[in-house]
Amino acid sequence: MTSRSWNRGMVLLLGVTATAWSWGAVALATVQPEAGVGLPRDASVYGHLIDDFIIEDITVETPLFIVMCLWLLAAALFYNSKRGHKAMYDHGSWKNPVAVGICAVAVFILGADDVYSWFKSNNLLDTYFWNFKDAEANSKTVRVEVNAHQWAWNIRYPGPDGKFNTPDDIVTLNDLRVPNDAPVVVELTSVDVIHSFWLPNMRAKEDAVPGMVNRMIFYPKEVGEYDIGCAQHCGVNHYKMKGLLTVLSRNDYEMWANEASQNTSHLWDPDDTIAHWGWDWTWKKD
Ligand SMILES: [Cu+2]
Repeated sequence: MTSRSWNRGMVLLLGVTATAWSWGAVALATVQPEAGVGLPRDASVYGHLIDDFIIEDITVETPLFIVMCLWLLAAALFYNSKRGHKAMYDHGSWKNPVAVGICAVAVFILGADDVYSWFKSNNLLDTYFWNFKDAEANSKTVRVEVNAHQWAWNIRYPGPDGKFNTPDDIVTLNDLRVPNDAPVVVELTSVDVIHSFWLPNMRAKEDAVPGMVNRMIFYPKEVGEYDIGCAQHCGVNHYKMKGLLTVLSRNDYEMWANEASQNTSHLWDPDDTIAHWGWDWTWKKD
């Protein structure tokens, strides 16, 4: 290949790369969740921190991915046998400054991105998403136990006495209601296989594993109705494992909780041990 056609090829590659990158940025900036495009609508207090993190990662890694794809395409198009290039095997050379330079830049970008992501994700977890200490210290925090099974979510609130497995518990099926002004701490387990309790609009997800109790926090903000999904393929009816998360104002939540607690207390049967699937809250103050 002549150096002129090589230059033309490189300009073409760079042009296509730049165009793809710009269109990608535009697509991310104009997400329309209701149209099924982009991330689900963020209805939580800190969800935007997750979204920013995802977009940062995509921004760094997409150009590398595109360059690599175009590099392979160029090799296939410009160096095939029809153009007189004979396939041969060699071990490469550390003396090729262009190849070494490209590798060094790629390693540096990915390495820097990994180190940055490591510190940032740990910081986000400690400060918000796994900060159970602050959430448990907040008097408004709502505590919920979720017991997953094939193929539904059993949900239990402690009721006015604050204790689980007592007659004033609120128990629902696939129906989680929370106020919009406080963190919600969920403890969850499963009775059969591994499920994953997923609240896409809260940017929260945690596995429900038989034999152990996992914990998660989410911070609802916008009043509305949102999906609860199972993010772990858990059997033939996995697709049916859908629940409804309803975010209410504090007043509406209190009204619902009071009424629901009174209603379910009539149904309490001390001998029905299967219905008493709740457990003692695992969080203990230091
Ligand atoms: Cu499931």
